[in-house]
Amino acid sequence: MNKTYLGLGSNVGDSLLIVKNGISTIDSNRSCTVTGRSSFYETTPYGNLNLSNFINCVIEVETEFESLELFDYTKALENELGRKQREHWGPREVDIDILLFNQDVINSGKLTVPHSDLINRDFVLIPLLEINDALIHPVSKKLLRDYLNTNMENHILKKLK
Ligand code: PH2
Ligand code: MG
Ligand code: MG
Repeated sequence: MNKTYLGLGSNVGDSLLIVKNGISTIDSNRSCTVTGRSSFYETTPYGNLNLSNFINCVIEVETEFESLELFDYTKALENELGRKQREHWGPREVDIDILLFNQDVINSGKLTVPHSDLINRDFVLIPLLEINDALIHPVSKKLLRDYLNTNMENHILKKLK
């Protein structure tokens, strides 16, 4: 069994509902069990500042999928949940990113794990640590919580629940 952490984000449509639907759909897949969930966070856009605010959340999942199978599943699920293809870093109904997959380091053309921007995003790191504050960065082997107190931009507006 593999243990993975997924980041979900949405800033188009009824974002909270879409993210909640995504989580329950993942949990109902026979190859996945959701074993942890962070609070939902309302966040200001990172990178492309012309975007609307996001809802972000992180979940912990136990899965029989191998990493590339999980990647294909998350892309299919984004489509199922209504994601339209737009420009890179554009608005999105839902984005599901593999943040960590066991302690694996993956650099295939399709997939990079750990997520390449993980340590720069408060709306990823804070919910991740809310689930498990002992997580280790698979490349640096440092505690992920040690990346928090650097001069990180604050994108979290509020914690919903
Ligand atoms: N995702 C992005 C770009 N910017 N900003 C916030 N607040 N939340 C996101 O999930 C997000 C973002 C591209 O993956
Ligand atoms: Mg993303
Ligand atoms: Mg993505």
